[in-house]
Amino acid sequence: MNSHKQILLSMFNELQGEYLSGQQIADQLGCSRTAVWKHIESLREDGYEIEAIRNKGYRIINRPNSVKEYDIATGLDTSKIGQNCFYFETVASTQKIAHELAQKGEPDGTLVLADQQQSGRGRMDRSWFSPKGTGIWMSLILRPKLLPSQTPQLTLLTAVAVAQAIEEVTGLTPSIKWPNDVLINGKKCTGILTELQAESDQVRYLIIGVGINVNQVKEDFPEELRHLATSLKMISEQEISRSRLVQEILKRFERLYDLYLNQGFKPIKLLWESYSNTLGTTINAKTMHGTIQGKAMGLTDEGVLILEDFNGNQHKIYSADIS
Ligand code: BT5
Repeated sequence: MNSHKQILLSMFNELQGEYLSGQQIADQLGCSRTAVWKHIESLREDGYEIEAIRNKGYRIINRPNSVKEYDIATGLDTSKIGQNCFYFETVASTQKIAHELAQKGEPDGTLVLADQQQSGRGRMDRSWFSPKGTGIWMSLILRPKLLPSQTPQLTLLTAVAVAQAIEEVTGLTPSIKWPNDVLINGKKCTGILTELQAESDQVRYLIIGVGINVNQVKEDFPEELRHLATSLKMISEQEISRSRLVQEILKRFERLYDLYLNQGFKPIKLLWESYSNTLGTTINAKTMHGTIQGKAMGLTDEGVLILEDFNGNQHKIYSADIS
């Protein structure tokens, strides 16, 4: 059924608003006119507004802003990333599901998406607010041949892919706060969480979680998040297609991931630096070993942040909260 829906949606996409006759659909899908009608009804149940005109056929007037498997698969321009996709209406956390699927052997590039998370998580057991229907809550399973110490580079790479995609789809200008936040106008619209399973010298698999506030309005956020969080709609003042944004992220991610696997972190580092709002500024880095204040000088070729304190001593920051 899903694959029939996907073919049908692709046919509508190609026609760009023109009518598609019942007979054309029946021929293409190799099914009866009654089955065509059932497919159309099923799309309507999913929230597609479809006009039906005698002797002309069917035409999509309005699409739901959903991120189901076929919303993502229809027109997805990648060869691997996101081609294997699992969608859930409500989950505790897409990270948890992705770990389970990775342990069952799902391949590199598998995507897990949910419309809502009930226990979305951030770093260090913090929680991630993931309300129904308005954001992108997704996790990617990756199986790169990397050392565990190299994996923070993929968090930085993901931030670049998300920033590029937001720029492309909304026209907004995002910036990246080291290591894992994408901001717009200084407020957080995206968080990234990288988790891994590894032997001592080899990654078994990585799960990269991305949470993006897309179509929330201010009142949708709990009081304690309002001063630090924003959504793409709040800034751009328009409803953003979540599936289009997911597709763009997957496309950008695949390009950068291929570049990274072929040429290493250097080209990614340059792109990351171009989006950074951290470099050159004085920051507090709260690490597990205490807080260091100083100027963010740049990234090493490994992706580690270099901080110069007021005595001129340089510190390598592997993991911290920056303010
Ligand atoms: C992050 O952690 O920013 C990583 C968030 C990753 C979320 C994705 S959603 C899909 C996948 N499945 C999951 O369960 N997680 C991933 P961190 O840097 O620790 O930031 C967490 C902090 O951000 C919280 O303590 C809040 O202060 C704030 N926060 C929570 N929800 C937010 C939201 N929706 N928008 C902006 N800020 C938020």
